[in-house]
Amino acid sequence: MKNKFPNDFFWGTATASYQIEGATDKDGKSKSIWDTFTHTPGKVKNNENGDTAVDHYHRYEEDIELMANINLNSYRFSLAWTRIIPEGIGKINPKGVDFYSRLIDKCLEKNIEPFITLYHWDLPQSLQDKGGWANRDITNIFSDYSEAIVKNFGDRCNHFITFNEPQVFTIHGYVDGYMAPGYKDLEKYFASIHNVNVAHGKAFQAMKSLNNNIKIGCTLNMAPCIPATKSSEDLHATKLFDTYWNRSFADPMYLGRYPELLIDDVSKHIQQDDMKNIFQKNDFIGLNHYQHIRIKADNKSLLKARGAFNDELPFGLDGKDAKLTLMGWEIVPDAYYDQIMDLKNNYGNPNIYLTENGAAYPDLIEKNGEINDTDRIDYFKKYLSAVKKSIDDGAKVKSYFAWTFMDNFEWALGFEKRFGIVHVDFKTLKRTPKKSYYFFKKLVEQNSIPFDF
Ligand code: GCO
Repeated sequence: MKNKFPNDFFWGTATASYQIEGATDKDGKSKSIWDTFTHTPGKVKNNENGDTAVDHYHRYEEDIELMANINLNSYRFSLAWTRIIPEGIGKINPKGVDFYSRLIDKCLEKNIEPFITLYHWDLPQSLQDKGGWANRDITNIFSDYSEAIVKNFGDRCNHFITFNEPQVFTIHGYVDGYMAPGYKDLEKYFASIHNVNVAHGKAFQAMKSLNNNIKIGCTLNMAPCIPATKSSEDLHATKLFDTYWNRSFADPMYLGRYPELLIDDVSKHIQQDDMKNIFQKNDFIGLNHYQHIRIKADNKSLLKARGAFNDELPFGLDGKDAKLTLMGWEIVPDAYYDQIMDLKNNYGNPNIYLTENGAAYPDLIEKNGEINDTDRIDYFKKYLSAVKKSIDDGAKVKSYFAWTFMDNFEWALGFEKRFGIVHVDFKTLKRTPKKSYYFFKKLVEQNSIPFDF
């Protein structure tokens, strides 16, 4: 039928270890840079942290049951490196492996395909102490870690994502200091870009040599960049920011070269065979997308360009219907379509896994206990329509993972922003499905967007 998604489409939700697991010092887990960052006063809103998060470590069975009850056929989650190899290098921690084994087995028991992210920002602190992503040694260390993952889970899992949003953790971790490890250092930033690219390429080869059947790609957060004003400064800033945000990983990994505006900054880090190693036959590209970004020139920012705040836009947002989510992000479904088509047209028509998309809203609980998150449902209808259109226009989209399954720890913003289709009471940790959870049930059941929901 015309409105149907492909038969073998993966419907799921995405999460990240530090945002949901809690149990940060249990069963041999070591400290990650996010444990350090959140325990440094002033870094996170209200000085909140993920020590307990939403206790997925102990409640994963209940959580997977909730996914199974609406027939989701896949689940994207990340592994905490600090549970599996606590020192970052060397000895494997059997209890950490056991946790993820049980989680994977629970998924499989419920016919849920696990999609594993190897790195969603929680670097072992011991590796940060050696320079983190700015130290080239990490390229081999990450590759060793990736081998341990495939040795332990490659028999049961088919899809592996090396990195989640490398530009986010390098820009916010090394340029503006907004996220862990909190540096403001351009030299470290440029070194990190190249090291992450090389780490991806080495890990890809190491993992494939252990198991050639698994599918591997990287997840990038991509967003069309548009100038905040028509000034030549903002136009130039937009080109710069587009390079840093959208192309610094996509181009080397998926086209085999650095974008022109970046080449001078990274060239001193490039060693023999690096470009060949980075450019692998990736099985897919993972796309996280939330919004388009309006860019402003800013001489005070290290990159000379940054996202504009909405109140800085001289003419306001386009049109009187412009709407924002609780993050202040503009709702522009056309930008999602454009982004997917950009990958199709400019990156060799790859398999595309949509690995994150979603919206934060206040989600008030009504007297009868219901959470009628109709704004979020409306957002999903619009964004899913953009996805469907891109498929009709030839993009090879294979999955849609909503961000996120349940409310959780939103990094430097603490617990303030709720993105889940399941509500979590952060005191009691009780899970309550929102209306959007039932929207997803119907979506999966009919394999098409339930516009009448
Ligand atoms: C990211 C991460 C998620 C976030 C989500 C909402 O995209 O930043 O992958 O961990 O929580 O995107 O900001």
